[in-house]
Amino acid sequence: AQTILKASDVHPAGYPNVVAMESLGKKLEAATNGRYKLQMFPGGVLGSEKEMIEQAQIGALQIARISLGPMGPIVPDVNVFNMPFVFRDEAHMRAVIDGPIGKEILDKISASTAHLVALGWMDSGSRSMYTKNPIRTPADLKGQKIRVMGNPMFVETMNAMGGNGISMGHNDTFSALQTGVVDGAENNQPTFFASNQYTAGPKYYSQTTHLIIPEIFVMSKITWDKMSKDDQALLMKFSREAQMEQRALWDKSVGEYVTKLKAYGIQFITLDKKPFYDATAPIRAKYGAQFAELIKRIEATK
Ligand code: BDP
Repeated sequence: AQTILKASDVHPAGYPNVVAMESLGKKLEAATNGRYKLQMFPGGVLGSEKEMIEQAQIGALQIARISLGPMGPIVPDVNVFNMPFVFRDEAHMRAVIDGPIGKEILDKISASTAHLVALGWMDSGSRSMYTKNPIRTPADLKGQKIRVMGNPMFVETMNAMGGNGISMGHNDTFSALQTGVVDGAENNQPTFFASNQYTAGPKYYSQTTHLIIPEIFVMSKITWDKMSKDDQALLMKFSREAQMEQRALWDKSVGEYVTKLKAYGIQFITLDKKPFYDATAPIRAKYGAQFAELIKRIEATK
């Protein structure tokens, strides 16, 4: 008998996450002589990430590849990685997720009441603002409605930086930009391109890099509990490999996405990040207090 593992991603076919997940599926299928087969549903066809999480929780979806952002409201312990400017840069984030702290956070998800088993991490670069007008200082965000992911912390972060945070699912963002429900959004360059949001009004990509949030892929606990220990171990091994494969694909393609955005006419703005860092200090103070020890360890990670 063959077990089909439905996997979903908001990103389209060909995006690094989707490719790495499909490759995990092929390895699992080969290693189990076809007892498992992964079926990928890319492009958000199974909904945005909140819906994907809910479907995985009840076993209607087996693997959800999501940002850590929308996991925050479900497993508050993960919010330590969702705080603005908690990582120095992407290399720092990678060192943290690859090491013991990364494992601890995955285990927190698996041990929570969320009915999910966290399999691994993926890279998502850093998030910056895209709007009709250039953003150089927090004052430039005044009166700007900016779409953020579904997590109250992101609304507060955007508001602290001077804007007006509006949370909604990834799938709704394109039309929200097009109809003017929001004035802008924030994301990494590959998502800005792959979602076509760059054609919906924004002219500037202002490089605040205020969030460096890794992605995760989680399995429905209902599915996990039906797997043998050996199959679980195989899946864990291939998950770690998928984490590394996605990273290589990511590094190879970010530059290409930037080139395409620039070719379309999107202007990239370099700015002084300090005022944005300072403006978000209250968010780190408010949410970081409960993670004080962990944040020290994150800061000490080289
Ligand atoms: C992208 C993430 C994706 C999120 C999306 C968002 O890869 O998982 O759904 O951002 O902003 O960077 O919702």
